Amino acid sequence: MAEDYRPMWKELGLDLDTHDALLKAVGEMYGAAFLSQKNRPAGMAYLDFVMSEVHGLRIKELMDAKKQGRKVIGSYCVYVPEELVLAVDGVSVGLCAGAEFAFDQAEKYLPRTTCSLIKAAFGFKLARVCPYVEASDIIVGENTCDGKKKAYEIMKGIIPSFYVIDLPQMKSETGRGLLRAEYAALAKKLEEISGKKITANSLKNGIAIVNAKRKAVNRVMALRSADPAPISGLDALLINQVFFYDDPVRFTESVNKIADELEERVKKKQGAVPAGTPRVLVSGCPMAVPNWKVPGIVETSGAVIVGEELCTGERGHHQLTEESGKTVDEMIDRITNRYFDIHCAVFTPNPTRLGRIREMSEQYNAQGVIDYTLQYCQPYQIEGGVIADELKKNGTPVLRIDTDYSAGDTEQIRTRVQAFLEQIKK
Ligand code: BJ8
Repeated sequence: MAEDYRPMWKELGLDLDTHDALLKAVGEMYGAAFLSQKNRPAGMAYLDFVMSEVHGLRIKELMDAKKQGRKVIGSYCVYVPEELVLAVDGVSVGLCAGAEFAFDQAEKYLPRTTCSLIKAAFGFKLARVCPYVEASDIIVGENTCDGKKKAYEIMKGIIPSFYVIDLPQMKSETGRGLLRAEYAALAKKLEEISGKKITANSLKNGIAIVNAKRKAVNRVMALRSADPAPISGLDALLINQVFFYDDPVRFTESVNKIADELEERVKKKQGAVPAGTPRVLVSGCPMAVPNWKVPGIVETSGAVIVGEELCTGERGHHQLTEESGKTVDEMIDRITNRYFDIHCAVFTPNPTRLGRIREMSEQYNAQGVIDYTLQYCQPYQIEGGVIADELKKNGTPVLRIDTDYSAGDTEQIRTRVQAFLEQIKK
């Protein structure tokens, strides 16, 4: 980072020494996982820049936006609609953390048997190392899994501006109605904290901006069906991760440029990896920055990941919000329909997820599926077993990996991945 951001971090209340240690660790991990790759698309230089300034320039932009009266809205889940945030001229930032940091402090509040994603959210807050958390004017949590629900009760005591939206558990019309009511209440809350009214124009604009961002990412993802794959799974995951906190318009423009470049690569049969490299789809729990462990193992073992059935993947952007609504109410209906279709494992039953994994496997010509779960994540662990059985019935090889944010099991996972790749090559 060229500029000295320490005064800004200090103003935000970060613990500067601990924060330095985090940035150093993430920088090293990034170099090892990303910059060591060969045949990367030139457009990935933008993502490299974003990552080099992830706690610098982007935070400065957030602080400048706040000075202009805009509000920063943090969230931990893809069920929090960015469209509503943009409709009050707010800035939406994803707060999920992917590093084992200050878990000792987190475990003062949470049982050891809590998933790494939740522990990291606590760790980052308690250790004061995340400028996104500290810059947020309000943080929106959501009642999804039991771990998050109960953890948010405690989080509310730590972060006074914490706001929770309730989420249905069933894909029934009652469930859709509940989500609709929660989104309407969130819209009011956002109006209240921003002092700005959501109008048909502002919401229409918000929907258009988010849809454009999704379309750009969907373009990149669709091009991964080619052999050779024009982009590595790690780079594609990075695009999916940065999706949650970069400026949406600038990000869309940059990702469209990457998609243009990948189109050319596909035409010329140029790949990030050689043609015939074993192709894998990953499904399961989200992978937040800097959780690159499993994709790193898979791709340094000689395979390429061609799709992510994850929230840091297709679940985050596959569906668009219908743009036909004229009034604010109609648009909130369309937003509700869009988000209600996301097939997170917290829903019961959740049959559409299996169908989508099958479709993705076919679309991306995947030879096998790696189902990735975080230890103690019951919704994805339990559903993963059912999904694996169903996929295997149709002859799709499946490897299930249940892990956490530590590096302790890296070599054990590598051995299992290598054996799996031998199986799918046959
Ligand atoms: S829409 S996946 S972002 S809830 S890994 S905290 S489920 S115990 S993250 Fe999620 Fe929204 Fe669903 Fe996506 Fe709980 Fe599991 Fe931990 Fe999880």
